[in-house]
Amino acid sequence: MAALNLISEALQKGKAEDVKKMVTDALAEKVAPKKILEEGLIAGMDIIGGRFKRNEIYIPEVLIAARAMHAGMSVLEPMLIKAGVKMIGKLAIGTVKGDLHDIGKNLVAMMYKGAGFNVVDLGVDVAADKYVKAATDGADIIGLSALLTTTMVAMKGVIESLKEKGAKAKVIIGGAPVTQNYSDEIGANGYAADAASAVEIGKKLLGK
Ligand code: B1M
Repeated sequence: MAALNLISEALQKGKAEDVKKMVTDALAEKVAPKKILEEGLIAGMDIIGGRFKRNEIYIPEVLIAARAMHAGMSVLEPMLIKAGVKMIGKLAIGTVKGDLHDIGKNLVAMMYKGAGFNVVDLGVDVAADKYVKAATDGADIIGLSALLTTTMVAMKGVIESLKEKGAKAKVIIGGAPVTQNYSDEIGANGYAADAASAVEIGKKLLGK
């Protein structure tokens, strides 16, 4: 049987093809999709998130591990849906209006996927009404990313629009110029300095 810790290890090393094969083998051996997700893929991504946060590894290693996670998920996702496995929450994330930087936003999205969230990537240059629609469509968390001092101000408008519509989604913000002070000032529910902390805060806000 493909041991689940071997899937986790291959993911951490970024061996996408090995992860895909091991997930396929585990499914063929009737290991429950949820077990493969939690004890193989998420366990591996969890370790990557922790090492990234402690500066033991850097962005390229995270991206390579995330690619391996995607390879495993491409096989596992249809089985999870078939088995009716509920993801732990839904994140809708985008870079705010006027801002085209997406590397950090993509990292946050990948970490959330790695933690077992359903992730809707709204892309870059995202207007407030798109976040509102995502919240109306059931997102538990709205993630706002900004890399420019000139665009981070758009975050305030998004939060106001969400409040106006009575949206219940929690708002997490981040990006190089963003600070905890700014987050408090505009009434966001959470601020994270990096992708791994963003997941920790998201889980905490949802009580997971
Ligand atoms: Co731009 N750029 N850029 N740029 N760019 C910066 C941000 C800048 C600091 C460079 C500089 O002048 N030193 C500067 C901003 C100055 C400021 O406002 N304070 C700048 C500028 C000025 C510009 C342009 C205006 C340049 C021009 O055209 N004159 C222009 C603006 C375009 C636009 O957006 N409208 C521009 C364009 C670009 C490129 C297109 C060339 C390219 C973007 C490519 C892309 O993203 N696909 C680019 C890049 C690459 C950068 C730098 C070099 C790197 C940014 C990056 O990807 N970092 C950047 C300088 C720098 O930061 N050293 C710079 C890596 C990434 C992983 O980090 O996004 O911070 P980051 O994400 C982190 C955390 O912030 C956090 O997690 C991630 C790590 O774990 N995080 C979140 C991010 N989002 C989060 C959301 C969360 C939680 C955490 O919750 C939802």
